[in-house]
Formats: sequence, C-alpha cells, structure tokens
Amino acid sequence: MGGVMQKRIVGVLAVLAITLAACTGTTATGGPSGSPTASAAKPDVKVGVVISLTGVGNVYGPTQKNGVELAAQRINDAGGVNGAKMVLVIDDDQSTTDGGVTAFRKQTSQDRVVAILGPTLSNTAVAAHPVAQSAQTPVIAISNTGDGIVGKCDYGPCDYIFRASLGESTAIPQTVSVAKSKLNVKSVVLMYAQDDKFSSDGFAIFKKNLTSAGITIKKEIAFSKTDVDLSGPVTAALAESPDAIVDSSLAGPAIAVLKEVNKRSPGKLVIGGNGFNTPAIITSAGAAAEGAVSGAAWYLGNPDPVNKDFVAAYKAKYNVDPDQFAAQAYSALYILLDALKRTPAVTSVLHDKLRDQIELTTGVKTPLGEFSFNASHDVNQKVYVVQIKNGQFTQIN
Ligand code: 1QQ
Repeated sequence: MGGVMQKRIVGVLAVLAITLAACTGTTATGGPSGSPTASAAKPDVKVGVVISLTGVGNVYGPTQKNGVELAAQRINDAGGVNGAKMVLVIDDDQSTTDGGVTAFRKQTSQDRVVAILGPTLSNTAVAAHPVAQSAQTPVIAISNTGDGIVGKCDYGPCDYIFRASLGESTAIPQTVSVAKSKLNVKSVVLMYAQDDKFSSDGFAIFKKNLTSAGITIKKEIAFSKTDVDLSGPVTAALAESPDAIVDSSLAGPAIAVLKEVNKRSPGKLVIGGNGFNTPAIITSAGAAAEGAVSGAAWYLGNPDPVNKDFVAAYKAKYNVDPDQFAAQAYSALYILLDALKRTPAVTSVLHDKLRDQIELTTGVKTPLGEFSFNASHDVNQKVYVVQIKNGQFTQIN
C-alpha cells in the first residue's frame, strides 16, 4: 500500500475513532493519569453475548451474564483492550432457535460486534452459529456441549466457530467410567428429552459409552424438554430395577426426574450430563438432588490461584458462589481478550485476523485451567466427575 494511501486511511480511522467515542457517549472511565483503566481516547470494542435469560435455559443464562460482566469489569479496570474499553452487547436468545438467530443477526449486522459468545443451548447454536459464520464473525461457544458444534458441522464450514465448553463426547466417557469403577453400576435405564439437541446427543453418547463399558441398558425412555410431570417415565424406569437411572436432559426435566426418583425409590443413583451442572438442581430438587452424578468442566474447589481469584471476585460482587456456566463465560472473555490484544487495528476489526489470533490461543490462564484450542477449535481440558454431597458438588474422580 502506498504511503499517501496509508496516511489517508490512518486519518479516516482517527476521525472515525473520535466520532465513535462521541456517539457511544463514552465517558472517561476515570483513573488518575498513569492508571491502567481503559480510556475514552480509543473507540469501544463491542463484544456480543447471546444467552438464555428466559425459556428452558434460564437457569444457565443468568450466571453466564454474571461471569461475563465480572470479566468485562476486571478487564476494563486493567486497561481494556490495549487501552480501549470493552463493551458488552448482551441479548436474550429466549432459549429458542428463532431467538438465537434474531440476536445473532442483530449483533453481526447492526451492533457490528467483534465476536459473539453464545448462545446458551446447543439446540439454538446449530441455528444461530451459521449466521455468524456467514458474517465471518468469530464465535466462542461458552456452554454448547452437543455434537457438531465445532470441527465438522452439519450446516457446512464452521471455521469462525470456537468452543470453550467441554463437549459431552469428552465428559460422558469419564462419567461412565467412574460410574462403573467407583459406583459399581452394572445396569441402567436411559432417559432423555428427545426434542433438545444437547439431550438427544447426550443420550447417543451415553448409549455408546455404557454399551462399550459393558453396562446393561435395561430400557430407553424418551420424553419432551417441556414435560413437567415425569411420574410416568420415572415409574416405568424404576420398574426395571436398574442400579442407576441415567437422565440426559436440561435442568427443568432433570429436577422433575430427581424428585420423582426420590419419592419412589430414595437413594437410587441418578447420573446426568451437563444439564445437571447448575446449583439450581440443588436449590430446586433439595434432598432429592443428593447423590446425583455428572461430568463437569470446572470445579469450585479447584485450588489453582486463577480459579481462587475468580471465585473470590465473583463472591465479592454477587454474594454467591459462581457455577460452571459463570466460569466458562468469564474464561471465554479472557480468551477473546488475549486474541484481541494480538489483533492489529482492533477497533475496526478485520474479523479474519481476529479469527486467526483466536486459533493461535495458547496457555491463557483461566479458571478452567491454562486454555488452548485444539485443531478442531475445541477444548483440551480436564473433566471433573462430580457428585452432589451435602448440597455441594464434590469431585469424585
Ligand atoms: C447444551 C448444554 C446445556 C445443558 C447447558 C447450557 O450443555 O445445550 O449444550
């Protein structure tokens, strides 16, 4: 590029930066001179967040919001993105495919965010991610654990999509192995919500891994993610006298299953997937949640200093312990920050450059551990098999 052209572009960008700062009403974020606080001199860096604040995923979205807002606050207090303020654009996907698609369209075409974290559910992700893919806007999936979210995607190329959430195809084999070796499970009944992608993918993954572990599946029972009365399916499951009931569903049906099992066969082991990894299971099912087992991406008691610092900051801000969903959302924003800092001309983001930098992520320190993506844009991390004991998720692997 010629020198004159380059100067003109720099000039235009400078004017644009000043205009943008004025339009967005960016106020001085303060800090005495010399403090690292993000300043108003550079245009804001807008990051999209699309999460389930209403609908069947509404137990997961609110803590994701807390996690991402805590991260943004701490990032800006520490100087933002190379001095530019990071601003979140948060939209509710309503736990539906339409809600997710609408939010992704708005954020890519209207808000023109640099990247999007979300949506909450795998079921929504397979409809919404293609919107970002065609707009060449990078996505970091913060809670999608079904199949085909990254790597090989049914809708075609998905090279702008990354995942910072532990897939069920990695978590479930560990859960099944612990169920067999430590909990002595020899037979199960496999229940699942057939109209939710996460739940039906989890069913298939459980089936494959239970079978290869030599655990007998006495019966398979399908239900709907919107079912509130699961007395019939649970009665049918218990009639088979399995060692354990495996339930692949979101929290709503999982709570109903736990309550029904506890009513009819107290102490019967219930094993679930990522849908179980919310404290809402414990608060809503109460004593009926005791003993429930699942595979998780994060553990509250992990003594790693980065995790301890996150837990303390979250508790100080919200007066409650974080959960896995908060930890993943918080971590993803730091992973994005790391890539943004390495991307030239971040304020006028060239999305392909940002995508390339996300791909190069290595060893970012997060509450999930030191984070890197594998060649399929997926996570490479530890699995915690947890069991609810005395109202707390307790690591058992
Ligand atoms: C998914 C999930 C849900 C259980 C939680 C957000 O993991 O839909 O993929």
